[in-house]
Amino acid sequence: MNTKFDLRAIGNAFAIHGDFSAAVPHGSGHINDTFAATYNQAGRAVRYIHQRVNHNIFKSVPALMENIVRVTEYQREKLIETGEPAASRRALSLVPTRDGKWFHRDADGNFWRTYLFIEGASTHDVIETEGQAEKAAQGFGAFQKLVAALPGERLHETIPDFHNTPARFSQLELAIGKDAAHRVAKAKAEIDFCMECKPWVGRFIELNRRGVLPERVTHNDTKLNNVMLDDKTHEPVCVIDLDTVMPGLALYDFGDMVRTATNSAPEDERDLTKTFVRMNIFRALVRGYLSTARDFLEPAEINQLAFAGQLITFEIGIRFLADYLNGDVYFKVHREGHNLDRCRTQFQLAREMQRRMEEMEDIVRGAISNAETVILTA
Ligand code: ADP
Ligand code: GN1
Ligand code: MG
Repeated sequence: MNTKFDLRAIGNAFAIHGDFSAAVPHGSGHINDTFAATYNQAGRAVRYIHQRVNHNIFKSVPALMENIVRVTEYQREKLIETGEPAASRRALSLVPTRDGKWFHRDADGNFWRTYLFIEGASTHDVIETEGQAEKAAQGFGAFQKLVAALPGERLHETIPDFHNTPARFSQLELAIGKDAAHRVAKAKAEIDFCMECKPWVGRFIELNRRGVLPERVTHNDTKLNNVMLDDKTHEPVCVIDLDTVMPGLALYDFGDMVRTATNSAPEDERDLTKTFVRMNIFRALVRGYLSTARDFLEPAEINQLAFAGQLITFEIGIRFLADYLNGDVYFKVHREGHNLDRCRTQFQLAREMQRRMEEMEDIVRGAISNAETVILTA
């Protein structure tokens, strides 16, 4: 096993029956270290997810875990109430440690958690069909609808200002000023593009400040590989990666689906001629999302659905760019210039969405029958 962690010992801290057989790195997330571990349970192989939570990024893992316990317990309760026979496949299920906690701290201070492995379902880095896009958006919409009613106190903000685009812009300006990795000169064209976009980066935060866009409980990381789709039916099975579930704006969630699903190529594609916005996929996303979110979204939110894709694509682009300039300290990178490549695809997409905004707005208008909807000029 090619890992610096002793997964057998880590697994032993959790209340898992059977004998540890093997653990292998799993998935393509940029933040946590995720392993699929197999245990022999009286002759049957059963898999679990062991995951190291990135505590450089998440400053309070106990607070983050408190959020996840509240959200997953609520999901489970609601699923059971509605007669769902496979609740442990439809919501993440945490496995406690042998001493009854939700995470284990190893000797090096790392935080580990364990989930039941959701079998017969997969995540997709690039969506292939309109059907997959529609189902994935339906899944995220249903998740938002469910957690909107989460009882109790406001959830912890696991990363403050996570989707505050102007704050992200300031972080970028700081990175340009510092030039810690001496890369500013290599990213001149991208930096120039950012400065052109500065006038519109604050639109959602401003609309929220004016009381036009409501705060809700949102997922905040709705990239397409954070929803598992059934391998056979393609139905949404489970929304995963709940580290950033916290107060936020529904539009950023929809926008991130648009960013990741409409992209014709992987997020880090180097050949930009392969990166474009697939309008048929956008149409499918709008249809899928509205099928579950239509009855709670306010007209002001619906009015901004098309722009949401452009704004978050730009926001993630500036985060990749800032990380490139800071010397790759946040996102996992697997090659030289990886964050700059990711930034370039994002800016290519954002530009294209800007160019095709009317078409995208027409698609949203076509999908709703609500005559009083008027596109805001924010
Ligand atoms: P990251 O924050 O690093 O993106 P994720 O929680 O999204 O971490 O997990 C990384 C990948 O691991 C996911 O994209 C998914 O493919 C897989 N994964 C995560 N949890 C489960 C689970 N409970 N069952 C099966 N696969 C999972
Ligand atoms: C990270 O964890 P993962 O890989 O699902 C990031 C998101 C970015 C995304 C870009 C906590 O998501 O915000 O949009 O990479 N998560 C965090 O691919 O920063
Ligand atoms: Mg993820």
